Amino acid sequence: MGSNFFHHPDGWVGPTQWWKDAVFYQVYPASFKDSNGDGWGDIPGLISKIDYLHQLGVDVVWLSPMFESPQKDMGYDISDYQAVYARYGTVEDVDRLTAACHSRGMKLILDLVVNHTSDQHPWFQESRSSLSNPKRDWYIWKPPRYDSDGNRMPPTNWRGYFAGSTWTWDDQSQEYYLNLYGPFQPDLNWENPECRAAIYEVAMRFWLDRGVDGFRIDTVNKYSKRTDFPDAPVTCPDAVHQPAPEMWCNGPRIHEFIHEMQTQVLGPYKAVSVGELSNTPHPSQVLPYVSAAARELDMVFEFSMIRLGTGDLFHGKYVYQPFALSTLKRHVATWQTFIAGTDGWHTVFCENHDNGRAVSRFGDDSTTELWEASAKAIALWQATLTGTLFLYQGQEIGMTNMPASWGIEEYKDVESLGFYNEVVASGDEKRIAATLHGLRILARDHSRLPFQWDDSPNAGFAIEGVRPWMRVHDQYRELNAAKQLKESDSVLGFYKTVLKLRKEYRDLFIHGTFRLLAPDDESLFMYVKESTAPVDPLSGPSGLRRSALVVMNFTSHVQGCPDLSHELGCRKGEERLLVSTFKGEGSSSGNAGEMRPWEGRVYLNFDSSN
Ligand code: TEU
Repeated sequence: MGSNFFHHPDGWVGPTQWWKDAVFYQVYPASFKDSNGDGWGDIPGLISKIDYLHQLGVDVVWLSPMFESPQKDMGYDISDYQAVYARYGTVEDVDRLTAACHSRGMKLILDLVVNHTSDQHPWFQESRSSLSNPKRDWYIWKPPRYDSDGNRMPPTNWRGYFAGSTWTWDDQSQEYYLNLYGPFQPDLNWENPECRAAIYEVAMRFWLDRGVDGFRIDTVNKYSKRTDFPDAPVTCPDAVHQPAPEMWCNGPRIHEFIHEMQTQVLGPYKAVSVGELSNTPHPSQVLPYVSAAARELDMVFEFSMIRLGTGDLFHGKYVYQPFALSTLKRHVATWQTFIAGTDGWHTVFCENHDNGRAVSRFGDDSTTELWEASAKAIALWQATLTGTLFLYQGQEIGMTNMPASWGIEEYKDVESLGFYNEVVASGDEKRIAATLHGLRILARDHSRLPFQWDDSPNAGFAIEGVRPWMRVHDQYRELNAAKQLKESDSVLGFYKTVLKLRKEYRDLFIHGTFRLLAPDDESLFMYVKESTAPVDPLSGPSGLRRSALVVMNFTSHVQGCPDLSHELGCRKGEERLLVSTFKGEGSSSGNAGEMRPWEGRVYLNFDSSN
């Protein structure tokens, strides 16, 4: 486990598990800051913005893949784990980034993508060269099957994440290889101990030896596949390939593999680990990954909440499914409470590079007022939840999805285009229209638009006259970091406020227990957080645990809010307003009363910090 003291420059010494209190910030290198005018973000550009991150309150930078890659899946197809994609910089640039973080008391983690490599990786080139090559078994090869007419068929009927089969025919060696994602991403064979040892040495220790502090571990529950490779049940009768995540998620040896990674690599380096755990919706399945005693991972991303709105993860993923606030609240409650009484830990996040922007999906970006109010409500929501908080670049200034008016030509993502091309090929106009509608809300592309730094051409992401790899949002003149840095009551200013409060009241907001109120209310999102700190009689009415009431109007209309002072053990009007999304406002005579659209407030039962 990543256990060491975390000495924050502000004198705050974190607990032995420093990563529980730290604020992580995901940087998507292609879209953060271009320093050399080629239209792609790069590491020197990121280094030039480290103080911006530090002043925001970021403790750890998570850098999405910057390794050598053909970039067919934006770097999640790695052809050399020990080299940096030239447009992003060099290994020495990563060293400089590590130093820039450490000199400010910050840390750096990288993205570990070891379920698969690029098909251009030398390991795969060797593996495919012949059936007898020593690395043949480092990937998953199977002979073809044939149908009754003698037509060659893949070994199973599994559908991949980017549409199509999970098997690709290799003429050179006359076999199929497995690729859960693109044909350019052949799956590594974790059953082979030599292959695992090489992954630990080449992809992990190389960077840990250079001072990197840990990893976000891609597809962390997919390394152990069903080794009998059965066909999946036919759940989509009109499709050739069938969804089959149960064939590779949480497989028979997955905990053995992750435990081995922890004991052989992460633990000895005291490296922090956060795993991407998709398709694992039951807490009983998740706890084994994050129980400290299990010595597997420090924490994981669980996707039930962030997946809201998507259809089934395969064929219908981009056919938008509206959802009720009560559904979102139930997911939050499940994952806020599943570690109670355990030695597990969790994460808090609502954006990443694989999803649409939170303010467009869970807030309301239809007018400036509603955009600002809902972006702040989302900030308050995230900052008051238990677990390690992860922010995604641009979330802190309320960046939104690309305009609905933009055409499919602005979507660059292999997954978006895989699904779009599949429905176009079907000729089903209704599905084409539904998929376009869904992409406009859910596509991974929305989070990959260039960061909006200021109102100069290209939003300050790249110098004037350069064509960024993705189009800059039309709204950048009004929505950018520079503008918000000047306004204390901006979305950015509010994030800074609530990140400070999150740490000041860490016993409540980071470590506190969570109790959802009014689960069926489809307008208000309300919960109580109770301190886990030992009750200190000097800190308030003796015996009374410090607790906070979070009340948020998650609609675009005025809503009444009942008196909830009793939920804090207070008499009506006794509760103390800690923060409101409407600067300096919000009732100080109790929480009851009208709440503006997207207004959020936090009340305490008492406050010992002033
Ligand atoms: O995503 C893994 C994963 O679970 C995917 O199904 C992902 O959730 C889905 O594509 C979201 O739309 C990781 C990376 O986050 C993703 O960017 C990569 O494309 C994928 O692995 C392959 O490396």
